[in-house]
Amino acid sequence: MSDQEYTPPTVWEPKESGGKFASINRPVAGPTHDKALSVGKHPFQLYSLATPNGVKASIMLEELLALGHEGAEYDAWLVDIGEGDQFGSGFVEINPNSKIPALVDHTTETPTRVFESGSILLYLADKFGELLPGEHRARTETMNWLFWQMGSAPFLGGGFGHFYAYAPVKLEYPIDRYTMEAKRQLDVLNRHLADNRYMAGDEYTIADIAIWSWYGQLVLGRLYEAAAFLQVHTYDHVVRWAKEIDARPAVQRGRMVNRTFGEPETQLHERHDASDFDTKTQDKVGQN
Ligand SMILES: N[C@@H](CCC(=O)N[C@@H](CS)C(=O)NCC(=O)O)C(=O)O
Repeated sequence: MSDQEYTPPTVWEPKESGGKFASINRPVAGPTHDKALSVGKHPFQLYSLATPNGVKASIMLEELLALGHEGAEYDAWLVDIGEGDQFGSGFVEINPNSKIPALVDHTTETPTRVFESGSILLYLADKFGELLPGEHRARTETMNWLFWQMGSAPFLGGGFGHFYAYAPVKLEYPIDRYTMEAKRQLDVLNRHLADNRYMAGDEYTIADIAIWSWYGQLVLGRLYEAAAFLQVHTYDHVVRWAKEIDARPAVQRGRMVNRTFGEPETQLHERHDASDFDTKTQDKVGQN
């Protein structure tokens, strides 16, 4: 691949693009191999990885458990997207889009598949009557910001993150373009959070979980090593909000689920019981 100007041919043909994650990109959908999904003993089965999209689901389940909903107990199975697990036949059956996270609810008459992290948040909020206000205006505001996140984050992750951190060459044009957009989005949040404790007002909701997982972690310096480049500390209201959410015990647990990177004590590759956070993190599994 070169950084020279590119003249597209009449018909595009797939070729090796290079860069991190290039090996998992394909121009077609569908399974590449037969592999059934594991199913544990709990009502919910989560298939995920602790990326910003993945932790939305595990944080939500941990918040519901913290609120006392035993019916939100779950098994979390690791989907290694670098190894192509998302293209196994069992996974494709529950998410034809082959992306984590995906959830199956086994409490319904026949198992209910839920894919797209925003849909998972909404499904669980509706099912348990939590973290989504009942009052019409506050519910609408929660949905406004939930959909804002789902529409905006691809410009941060697939745009800025890709060209700044993962592309095989550093190209000024796309980095400038997506940096402009990432900073604009941070400013949208900063102005809103100047007057609001949480995204939908006074109440912590699924909109906060969705937005924190991307933009909260970004301003806390956890994404793309881009804190200085984006001057994330200047978005002081976002930083204030991000720190408050980061301190929630359910958020700290949710971040550890299906995590395969970072310090060993923060990695819980699979979660099948609440006690796993104390006994099965990588530092402990490695010692035993
Ligand atoms: N809109 C989807 C996006 C999910 C997504 O992009 N997941 C990534 C990891 S963060 C993935 O599974 N990538 C694997 C691949 O692209 O093959 C959601 O919010 O659930």
